[in-house]
Amino acid sequence: MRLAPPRRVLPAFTLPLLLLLSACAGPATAAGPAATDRVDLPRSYIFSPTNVVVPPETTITWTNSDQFTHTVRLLPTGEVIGTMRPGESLRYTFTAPGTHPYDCSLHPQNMKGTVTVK
Ligand SMILES: [Cu+2]
Repeated sequence: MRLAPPRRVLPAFTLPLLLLLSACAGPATAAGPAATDRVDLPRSYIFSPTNVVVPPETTITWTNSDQFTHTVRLLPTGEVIGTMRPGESLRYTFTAPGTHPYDCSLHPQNMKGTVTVK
């Protein structure tokens, strides 16, 4: 004789909880660039947000909140627009529409970002 499998009854709070979790996860999983002209360098070795989108002629400000020195190097030209010691900031104005990749020339494996102008 086979036993009937146990019925699986979800508690009443499960669905609202799932909805709440998915709502919280929504912004974090959105892959699109952030609409901001401020890029922070928190600890450690990242540009945050990694990808930003701005209108033409926007001046981006990077602020080094990390405890190490970093740079912003435009790609693919390799032009280093500046070096930031801890606590320092850098500004650069983007004019040409498109996606402009950049990295930190001191830590290119870890630190990459893009500025999209449109
Ligand atoms: Cu760096």
